[in-house]
Amino acid sequence: MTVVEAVQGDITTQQVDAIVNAANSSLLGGGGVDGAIHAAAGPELLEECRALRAGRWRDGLPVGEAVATGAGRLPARWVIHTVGPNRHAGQTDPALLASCFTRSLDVAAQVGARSVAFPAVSAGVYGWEAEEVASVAVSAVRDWVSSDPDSLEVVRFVLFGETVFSAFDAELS
Ligand code: AR6
Repeated sequence: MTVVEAVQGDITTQQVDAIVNAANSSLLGGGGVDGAIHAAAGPELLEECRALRAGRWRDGLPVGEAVATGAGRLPARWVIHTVGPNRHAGQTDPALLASCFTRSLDVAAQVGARSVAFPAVSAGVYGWEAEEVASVAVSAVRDWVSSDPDSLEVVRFVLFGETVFSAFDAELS
């Protein structure tokens, strides 16, 4: 059985095996949670992302896909980078957003993580409503953990601010 929970806080300080980054296709950093994760992890994280861009993800990471790196100076062991759909660019398909969560959990299980923390992917710069992100994220994670109940001990949504936290809390209760 996997515990699925929501807390209010800063994802960079989470004591979990893997934290998920709401990145962009370049994988080379940005603002929001991506900026906070790179700042806290230090330059090693950017080096690993550059290596991904020089190799398998030469053309960038597609929307809805996920990939793991080490976590530099973060307490976590891995950062799993995913790219949410950008509503401002017309990416309004909830399946793309759901894929961010399910592909991230696939990658977490592949690397052997037992605990995973997610931010509200696409609920910031990428313009999705907190309620819709919460609904899509919770149902995608619940489906995933019910089909694979033994891989993960905890999936924790770590939300910045009361509004986004409330949306996830309501969806989970
Ligand atoms: N811990 C937890 N959540 C956070 C933190 C933090 N330290 N910092 C921000 N959030 P966003 P997106 C919340 O914009 O919408 C970047 O520039 C934030 O309040 O980080 O997927 C990337 O490089 C919001 O609720 O991600 C991309 O270009 C949520 O995290 C683009 O933004 C997501 O907001 C991705 O946009």
